[in-house]
Amino acid sequence: MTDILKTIFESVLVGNKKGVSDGVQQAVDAGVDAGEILNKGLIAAMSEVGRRFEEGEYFVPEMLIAARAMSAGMEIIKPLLVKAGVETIGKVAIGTVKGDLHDIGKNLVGMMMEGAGFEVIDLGVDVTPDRFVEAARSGVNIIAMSALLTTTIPSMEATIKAIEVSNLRDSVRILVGGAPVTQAYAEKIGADGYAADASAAARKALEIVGRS
Ligand code: B12
Repeated sequence: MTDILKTIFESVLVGNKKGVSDGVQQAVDAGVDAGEILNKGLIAAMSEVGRRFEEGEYFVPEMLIAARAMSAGMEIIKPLLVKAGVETIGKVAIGTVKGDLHDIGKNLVGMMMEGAGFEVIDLGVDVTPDRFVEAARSGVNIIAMSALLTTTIPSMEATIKAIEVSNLRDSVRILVGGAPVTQAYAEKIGADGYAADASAAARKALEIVGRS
């Protein structure tokens, strides 16, 4: 790994936002390929962050600042990636379900998925089943739903039904998560996957698109 990619990698690990954006800008100015900055710098670092989180070396705050630092770098290279036609590994539409305004976990999951190489469309909070259906129709590979309230998790089942009724169930995979959600609940409502945290969510998404 070149020195500049190493600097980017290490700046993401410690959540140094300025270090990441300066490093990415320097790499771009030096003519390093945007895909290489993405894969060897940003994505490689987020995968290491995920590993440290799973080993208990990192906790949510460390993961959050690393993800924010990674996003700062993404902002710089996104237009270049689009221009170069670098393909993302899949598209994810993520949102917090209807009636629910909690978005910290959802944002973290979205950032880790972005860090894993997905294009992430953030539908926001209080997302109705119809809005998820619309996203499914737009051609995303994965619909990811987050819920933090026991009173709002039924909206996940309602959304899956709405996707089925719209004949789109075969074209998208559905991931669910959030503190009150369990693997058993995910299976009961017919979701394709569940993960307990953002790192596992990104891994699950990779598994779903056959890239794990
Ligand atoms: C912060 C917070 C708020 C903030 C939200 C700010 C925001 N922008 O998100 C505010 C103050 C607005 C809020 C409001 C309310 N809250 Co609140 N809130 C919390 C709190 C303290 C932390 C949630 C959080 O951010 N956790 C940190 C993140 C990183 O974890 P996470 O969300 O679980 O996400 C992780 C995983 O679950 C998973 N994940 C999450 N989403 C997804 C999606 C997918 C697809 C996958 C695979 C994985 C995944 O990965 C994430 C990252 O690792 C919790 C308590 C708690 N300990 O959970 C209560 C809590 C969720 N709130 C609660 C309640 C009751 C409310 C209110 C109803 C309070 C009120 N009476 O007004 C309102 C509801 C508002 C609404 N309509 O949504 C209860 C819910 C009880 C229940 N079982 O239903 C809790 C559990 C507190 C409690 N013990 O009573 N809340």
